[in-house]
Amino acid sequence: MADRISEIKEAVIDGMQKVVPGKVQQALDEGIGPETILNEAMINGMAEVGQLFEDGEFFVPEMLVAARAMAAGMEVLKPYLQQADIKATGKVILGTVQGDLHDIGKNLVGMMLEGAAFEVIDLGTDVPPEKFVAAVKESGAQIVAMSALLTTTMPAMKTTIEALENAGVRDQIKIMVGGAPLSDQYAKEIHADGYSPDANRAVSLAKSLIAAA
Ligand code: B12
Repeated sequence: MADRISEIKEAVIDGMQKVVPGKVQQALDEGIGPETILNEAMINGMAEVGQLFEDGEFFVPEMLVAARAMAAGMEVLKPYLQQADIKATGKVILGTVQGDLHDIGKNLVGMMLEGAAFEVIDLGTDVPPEKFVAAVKESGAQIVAMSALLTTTMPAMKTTIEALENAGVRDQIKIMVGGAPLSDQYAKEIHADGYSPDANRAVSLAKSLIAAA
């Protein structure tokens, strides 16, 4: 099993978009759990890509092909991660904040929320505050979930929360935030209602926010 996991991890790091899905399927067929594949092969692989970038060994194109390879693998994993055994739980507006193009973590959060029977309205990446505001007004969603992966785009979460306040819709919704550079403390500072460090806990957070609404 360790061999298969490290094969997938290396294929993600090397950006082998055509190879990763097949290897993920092989691992699943061998009985390796989807969460093990996700966490130990793919997320660990991306963490290593980040380290290589930081060390000056990888550049943006290498990060990008690795991201594509991971996304291709996630397509295979998706049905295994989701268990459609529960009734509709609530509606969530999801997006990566303005100026930020990272979407792997956001997509993973969306996938897990859908798996827990939330309806997810995905606004994509580089989402301006006014687009979040419009979506809240149009959708009747209970939760707004924002992702940011850059220290330079974290403040866009604050700007978005302020825009929701100014539009008079802040009280209608709960706001949850996430992304690698975030923390519980930052979430509190910008008056978000919750923070989660990963996609699994994002689901329990969303459920508890709905319960508290
Ligand atoms: C892949 C990648 C890219 C790809 C993104 C492709 C894509 N489609 O997403 C590309 C090549 C486009 C890219 C570009 C850039 N990147 Co980049 N990138 C990464 C990398 C390697 C992986 C990110 C990733 O997908 N991780 C895997 C996912 C699963 O993890 P995650 O996103 O953290 O998500 C999890 C949690 O955070 C949480 N979560 C995420 N969102 C949310 C939302 C909610 C509501 C909740 C509850 C939870 C939650 O749940 C997720 C699952 O568990 C990181 C390194 C790293 N270690 O993070 C750098 C990294 C984020 N990038 C970095 C940089 C600097 C850049 C660029 C500025 C580079 C440049 N010079 O151009 C540009 C910026 C482009 C832009 N405007 O956004 C830096 C940021 C440094 C900083 N402190 O700000 C990092 C940390 C690399 C580094 N070590 O220096 N990047």
